Amino acid sequence: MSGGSLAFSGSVRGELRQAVLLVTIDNPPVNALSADVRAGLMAALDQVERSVEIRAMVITGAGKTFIGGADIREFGKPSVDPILPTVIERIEVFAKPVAAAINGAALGGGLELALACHHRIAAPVAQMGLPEVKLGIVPGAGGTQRLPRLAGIPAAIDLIGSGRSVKAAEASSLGIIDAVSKADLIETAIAAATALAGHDLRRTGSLAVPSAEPTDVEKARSKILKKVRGQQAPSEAIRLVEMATRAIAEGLADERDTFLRLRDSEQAAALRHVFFAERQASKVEGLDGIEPRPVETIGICGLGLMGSGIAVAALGAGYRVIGLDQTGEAAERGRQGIIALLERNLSSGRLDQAGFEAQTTRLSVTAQDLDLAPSDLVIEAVFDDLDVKVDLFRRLDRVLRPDAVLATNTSYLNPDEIAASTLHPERVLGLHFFSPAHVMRLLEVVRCGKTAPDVLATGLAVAKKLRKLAVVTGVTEGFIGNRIFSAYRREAEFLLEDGALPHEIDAALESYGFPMGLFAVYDMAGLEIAWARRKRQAAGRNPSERYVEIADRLCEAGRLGQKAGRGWYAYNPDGKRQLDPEVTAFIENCRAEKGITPCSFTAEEIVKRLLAAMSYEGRRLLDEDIASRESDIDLVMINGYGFPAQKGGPMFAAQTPR
Ligand code: T1G
Repeated sequence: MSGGSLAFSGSVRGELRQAVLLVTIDNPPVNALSADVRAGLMAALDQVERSVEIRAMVITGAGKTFIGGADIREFGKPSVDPILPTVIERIEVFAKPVAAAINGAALGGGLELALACHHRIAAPVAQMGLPEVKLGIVPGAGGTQRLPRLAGIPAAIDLIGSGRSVKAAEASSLGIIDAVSKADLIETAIAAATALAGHDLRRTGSLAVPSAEPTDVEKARSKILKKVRGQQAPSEAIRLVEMATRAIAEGLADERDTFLRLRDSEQAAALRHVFFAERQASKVEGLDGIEPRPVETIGICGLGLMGSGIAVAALGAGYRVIGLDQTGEAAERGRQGIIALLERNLSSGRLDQAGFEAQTTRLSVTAQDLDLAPSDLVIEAVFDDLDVKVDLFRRLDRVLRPDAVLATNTSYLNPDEIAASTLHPERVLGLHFFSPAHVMRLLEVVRCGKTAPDVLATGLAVAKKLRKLAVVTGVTEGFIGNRIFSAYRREAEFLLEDGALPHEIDAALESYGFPMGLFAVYDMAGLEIAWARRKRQAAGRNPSERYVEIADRLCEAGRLGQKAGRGWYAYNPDGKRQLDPEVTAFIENCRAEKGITPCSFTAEEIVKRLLAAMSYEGRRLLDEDIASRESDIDLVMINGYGFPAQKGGPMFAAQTPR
């Protein structure tokens, strides 16, 4: 074979370059390590082993990804030989040099394969990581044993325990790769592999694990464990990394057993559901072939907490931002608030100085509507009152181009009514951000009654550029998230009346995996907003429907939440939550007034009732065509309301036998 290209399998081809076999994995869309890829790699290794003329091998990926990991779609199916550890271990012990030319994302098994190579060179844009814990598993092909041998135990705990990726420069500084190649990656890798031929090869598995200060290990471990409430995989991954000092064969065997056990767990099934759900959410019916309108400049009306968060997200995504507020002073205050958030990103290292300057340059603020004229999209985040928003949209009609998109960030108002106030309702949609808007990934994209398809496509395109998790919802009070949250909160209040207490319900939710219980969240957000809404709805309330007055009684007594020093709980001066017998008295009085004899509930019974309320409301949203699919509902509750991802969301959990 000389110069020609050789097909080792359907998705693995080879090309002889001087005396090096360049092996390219071409398995769109992410070069996942499918059975065909694994077979192709083994055939390529056979070829190199047999050939006298071939002195080394380089592995790279076609397209923008090196290798996106094992093929997640194969999980749950019978494994097909050769399994990935077999391929990886053969590379590590191979007699001739094997170099990895990391052209793009090297994730999971993709990085594990690279770690077993004898040399690793990455392009500057390449990201590397072992994100398995995000799928409820641990690396299953040597990552927990080889990464600490290259990067040390603390760094390996950080990367494997969090699942985060690092860019090539950081990977190089950690010792994960040998070099970053700014020039021609493939040529550089071929030269490096050639230079290694005939020499002793550095076999990662044979390296000693660098010693680490116990305090550094403990610091890395506790940083991970305090964030992963209720998840099994991170602690297992950390255990395997910390024990990497034992013989590698023992470590690999333990890792494989742990991987297989976790891969078949409920948490892994739930997290795989979430992984694919996130990719499904962006597939919206009726938008095939619809081009979004170009957006370069975003106007933001209302520069309060929400508006300034949206501005920071937009600036970070590269947009020009024109902020509008009611007066020059308010606009300037808004600008200062945005700059303060950017400075926080700068000081935390999320932003470098050049980025900070570029973003501040792209920001301008004003109190004049006319200054919004260049906007391609305007997002309003003004006070959530219909008259205020209608007046604003009427003013914007007069200054914006007819093709500019108008988005309302309203949480509870009807966007159709806002759209009806403009000359071009087809250009109106909802973009419901979650506060803080520059941090929370979730974005409900509201398809109004008259929203044009390309306007909806524009909202989704902007959401993707903002790196938001966009979920399309129809128009209903509270859209998907707040409607389900209201049902969940209503059921919790029924439980109070039936015999449970706030701290019992909160404890049950936290043991299920919520970061905070419902009543603690309620106190943190404040009781007055929901109270105001209940008072607005009182006249139209159906008298035959069950209604719980407890929350109203608390509000009437001034117990408006943490800010007021008391709500569902009492709060001591340093904000620590405490049970309050006065709240229990309120609850007992309400029960007595209705002649309810209180029952006691186990944590499982409490969770079961609350999950049933959420999934029932989710079913109603599907029946009303407000939500397009169950998995969208799961994503909203996980990313907007703290539902534990390792449980898959309320709709997934409802299908999982308890
Ligand atoms: N397996 C199967 N399909 C995958 C996949 C994977 N690993 N990764 C992505 N896809 C699909 C995805 O569902 C979508 O499909 C399409 O590819 C494009 O994905 C042994 C056991 C690589 C950074 O966790 O992070 O290795 O919707 O939209 O934005 O220890 O995909 O088009 O039908 O995300 O360009 C570990 C997961 C696996 C990486 C590319 N690896 N993937 O992002 O494309 S477990 C991961 C990603 C493992 C080992 C263990 C991203 C990406 P569809 P996309 P992207």
